[in-house]
Amino acid sequence: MALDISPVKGRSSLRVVYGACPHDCPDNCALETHVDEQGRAVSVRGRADHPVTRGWLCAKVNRYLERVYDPNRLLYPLRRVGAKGSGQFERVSWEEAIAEIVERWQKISATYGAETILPYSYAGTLGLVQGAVTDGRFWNRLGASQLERAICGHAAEDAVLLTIGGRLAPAPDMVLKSKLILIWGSNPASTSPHLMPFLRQAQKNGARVIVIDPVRTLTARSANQHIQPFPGTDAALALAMMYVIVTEGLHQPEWLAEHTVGWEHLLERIMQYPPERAAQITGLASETISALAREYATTAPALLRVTDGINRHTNGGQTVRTLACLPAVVGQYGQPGGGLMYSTSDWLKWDSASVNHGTDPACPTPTRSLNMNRLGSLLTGEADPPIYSLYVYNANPVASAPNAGKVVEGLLREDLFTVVHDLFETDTARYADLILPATSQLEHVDLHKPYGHLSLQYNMPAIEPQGESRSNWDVMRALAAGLGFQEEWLRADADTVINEVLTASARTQTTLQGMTLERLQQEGSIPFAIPVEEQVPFADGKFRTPSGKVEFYSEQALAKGYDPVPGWVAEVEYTPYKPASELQASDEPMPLICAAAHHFISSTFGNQPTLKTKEGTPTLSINPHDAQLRGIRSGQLVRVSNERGWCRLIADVTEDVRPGVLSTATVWWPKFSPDQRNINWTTSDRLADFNGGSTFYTNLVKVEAETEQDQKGGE
Ligand SMILES: Nc1nc2c(c(=O)[nH]1)N[C@H]1C(S)=C(S)[C@@H](COP(=O)(O)OP(=O)(O)OC[C@H]3O[C@@H](n4cnc5c(=O)[nH]c(N)nc54)[C@H](O)[C@@H]3O)O[C@H]1N2
Ligand SMILES: Nc1nc2c(c(=O)[nH]1)N[C@H]1C(S)=C(S)[C@@H](COP(=O)(O)OP(=O)(O)OC[C@H]3O[C@@H](n4cnc5c(=O)[nH]c(N)nc54)[C@H](O)[C@@H]3O)O[C@H]1N2
Ligand code: SF4
Ligand SMILES: [Mo]
Repeated sequence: MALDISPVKGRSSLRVVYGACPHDCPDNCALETHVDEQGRAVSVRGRADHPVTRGWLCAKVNRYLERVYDPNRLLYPLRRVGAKGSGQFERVSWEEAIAEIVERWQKISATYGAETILPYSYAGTLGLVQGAVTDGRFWNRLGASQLERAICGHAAEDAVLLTIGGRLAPAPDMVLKSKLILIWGSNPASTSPHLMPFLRQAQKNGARVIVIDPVRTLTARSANQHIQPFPGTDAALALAMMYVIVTEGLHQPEWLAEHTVGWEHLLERIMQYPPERAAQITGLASETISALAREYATTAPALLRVTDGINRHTNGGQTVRTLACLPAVVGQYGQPGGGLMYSTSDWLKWDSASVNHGTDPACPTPTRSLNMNRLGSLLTGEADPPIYSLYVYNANPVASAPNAGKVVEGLLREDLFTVVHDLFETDTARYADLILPATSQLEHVDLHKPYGHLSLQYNMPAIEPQGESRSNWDVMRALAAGLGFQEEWLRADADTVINEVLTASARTQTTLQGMTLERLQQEGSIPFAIPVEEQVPFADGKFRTPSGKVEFYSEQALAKGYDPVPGWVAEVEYTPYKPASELQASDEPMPLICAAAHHFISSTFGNQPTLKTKEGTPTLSINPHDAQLRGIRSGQLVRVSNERGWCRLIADVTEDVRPGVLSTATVWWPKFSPDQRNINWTTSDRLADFNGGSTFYTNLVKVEAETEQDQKGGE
């Protein structure tokens, strides 16, 4: 592997190596790592010449070297010697570890079928090789159960595709053209920080930013206006906005006639939501709704930013679908600085056959597909035939999966053979039979396609793997060899894989024009080949739906068994909005939102001492009204619980949430809490209305102050 050896100005002994941030974040920053003569990385920075990174990294990845050189990194394969979950392991060699997995899987496949082996992975890295290729090739060849990777934005993706046919957000700098930006159920100050300077600049240019979020987030604090609907009621709010827009004649009939199908169906829905009705559902004043509608309809360009946070409800699919209709009602799709900013994922689509080789004759016919949100249930009886082996990588389900108590119950099964590949001994790794050490992003090759901007990032390894750690793909190759799989596409190294996927994808993707592996290795980051005038999504008026139009009525939705017309339905676990004066019972359950923490990415970084300290303690935000009813003071230990489970948090009595609504930032590592659990002991593994999506934020809990005795005794 040739490393970039351009010297750092003024310090000729340092090499600069170009890379990419691997984490689940739309910004996909372009990195440069400085490496000294001993081969040690001395700093990781954001590239100054990248149009979105612009020379800085977030609070998390700024401290990447603490992660890379963390003394607690796993450096060798480990085999369990104590009881499951006891955390007792002994060091073994890679040869022994691979041989053991091969032997166990051969036996399991012969006895029960390979479909009783389940790979479980998600967001550890979003790289093409260490993510998508690792997720596909080997498992397809083995004939393992397929994993439905639905924990994050599955419902929203489906909603956007059904409505406009493509995830084609504009690049972040497009907000500079906007006059109004609605940030709806999204918290970029924490989850997509490189959007913020563009938003600030837009505000300086006179644009208004309105945040619609039940929680007063960091993003909401810097907005021109913050609107706090009751959780899970946004579709009613959007429909009422449309009601005001239509009844006041502020919609765009010509645009609608030319570019949409099913307007009459949507109109019928809209007319059911006068603002007075939506006010009762959302807890907002009807005047607030009307004013928002008028401002949105009369300010152009108006951009609507929606991300995946808002989709994690049982009605998340229909919510996002309803929101995606708003820009059409006011004719804002196709306008520079207008439309919908969801994700840029579909500007470039990898050729899937070259990524996963699933249709190769060597691969058995795919068997079943299991939804990752149901992991606990699947492991404890739902899967038939049962799962006899679980291979976890790029994921930490004991911390991050819903209904995590059930996941632990499943992992304790004596007849389950669990392998966990990670950089650290996570809560999940503690339940493994074998733990394998993983490389960090500075130690392996990868290629990254962002979901928040329009360039491709190559990641060149900067340092040698720490200890005996191996990359995901290298472990797949070793397992393939151990099982005697001969296919070239299971032996190829990372660069060969990248070359194959680039070449195959370039046949259909004009975005890749002029993009070669050699150039990527040299330049690190290369903008997509999209002419500037084509960077405004849907400027040509062509939507990627079957009709080529915005589909208010969707035959595809109908075929999937959904309501073909967007609308609001109450959440499955629901307590209707009530004004504070009617909230008088201290045992009344309240909806709890457990969204992204500022210093973690899901559970990643949750073990990094400086970031853990900066994030503070696992906190429950509760309104003074509700706190007083329950005798809760700030700083006090409280217990949140429901029929799924419980956990304890420290109360923060605050107006950041309205009466009747709770919030906590996630995801904390269970093993660092005295109770060995986190908020996911209460979240539900129920699936969303669309596409098997997750429903973390449809979660009713009771809150009680802990007495001193409870604090000592626990449960
Ligand atoms: N710092 C940090 N960055 C991250 C992550 C992280 O954990 N930490 N996670 C990464 C991942 S995996 C993802 S998917 C993205 C997520 O990125 P975002 O979607 O921005 O993040 P979330 O915090 O999940 O949700 C955004 C907001 O939705 C609000 N929300 C929840 N329910 C409702 C509702 O019913 N109505 C309305 N209007 N708002 C609602 C929450 O209060 C929250 O503030 O961020 C990525 N980036
Ligand atoms: N309560 C609550 N729970 C949530 C959410 C929430 O908002 N609230 N958000 C949900 C969302 S949006 C998501 S996307 C999921 C994410 O859930 P997961 O995908 O499970 O994400 P993490 O918990 O961050 O775990 C990722 C693990 O991958 C490891 N890793 C990193 N790089 C590599 C690598 O190269 N190789 C290997 N083998 N491992 C690696 C990291 O060390 C880390 O332990 O969490 C969900 N969980
Ligand atoms: S987590 Fe996001 S903001 Fe932070 S370095 Fe990675 S891509 Fe950039
Ligand atoms: Mo996510």
